Amino acid sequence: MTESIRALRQAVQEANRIVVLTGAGISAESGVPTFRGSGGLWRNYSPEKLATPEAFAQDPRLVWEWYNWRRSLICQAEPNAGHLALAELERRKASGPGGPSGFTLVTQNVDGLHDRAGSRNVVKLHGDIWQVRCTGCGAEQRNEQVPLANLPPRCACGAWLRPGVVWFGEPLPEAEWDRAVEASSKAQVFLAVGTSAVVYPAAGLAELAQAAGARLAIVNAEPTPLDALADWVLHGKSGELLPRLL
Ligand code: BV8
Ligand code: ZN
Repeated sequence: MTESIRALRQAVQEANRIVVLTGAGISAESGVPTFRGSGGLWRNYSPEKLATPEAFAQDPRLVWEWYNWRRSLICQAEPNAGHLALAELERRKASGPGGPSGFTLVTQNVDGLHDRAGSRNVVKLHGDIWQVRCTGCGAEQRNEQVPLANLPPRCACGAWLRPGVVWFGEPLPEAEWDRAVEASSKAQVFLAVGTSAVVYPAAGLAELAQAAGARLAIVNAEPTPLDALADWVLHGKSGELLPRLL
């Protein structure tokens, strides 16, 4: 492992264009439960069952109870050494030859911990748990109320508000997806960190980057389907491994 950490650190230091794709695993050490790991269930519901428009249409209160619970955990959470290492790497790369596009952080997470860690160039593929959108008039607003006073919360127009996140079966926000594809197609090194790499199209960015010439690194606690493709595979905690790449 130390050999691959040394080799990956060198590749990261030499690269001018890096993309990092993060998933729920990078926030695990901050106390935020992952989706598919051991702590991933909530009242025995799986995320695939709750993070859908159908679940919300059928029982908006239940879906909001899940988000209310996650929001209460996230607001008590602090960014961990893994989030901070990526913010530091972005600062270093942005002042290098690649300039601001030297480092792009693409996240599947909706917890906002990368922003709180100081990352600037964050592409949120699956939205933001602190955003709400009206199912009636479409108004978007930031809502950091913990706990929410009413479940489901209502818009001034009277319709239900929904979490400003992308559910299964829903398209990803176009501008963010385009930014992620653009950066991945130019990356020299692509790191997939803390993701089980089972959710598409996000996980497909790794294959897209590699097909366009990037070398691929996996930093994850358990094996993923991308391991077989990767140039480097580091199994362990991102909070311990990422700082060792600086
Ligand atoms: C789309 C936001 C098309 C909400 C999420 C069959 C039927 C229906 C759909 C599909 C299907 N097959 C494929 C699909 C598409 C579907 C999909 O991929 N499904 C999967 C489950 C098979 N995708 C979609 O539906 C996407 N939309 O395709 O639209 C379309 C196009 C045009 C028009 C209409 C439609 C939308 C996907 C987005 C869904 N929203 N979340 C919310 O957060 O509440 S997905 C959810 O999973 C989270 O965003 C999460 O980020 C994401 C991926 O999970 P991970 O982040 O990887 O987390 P996970 O728990 O799985 O893994 C954590 C890993 O970390 C583990 O491996 C663990 O070992 C590791 N770890 C733990 N601790 C640590 C660690 N690693 C390092 N250090 C540690 N300390
Ligand atoms: Zn409204």
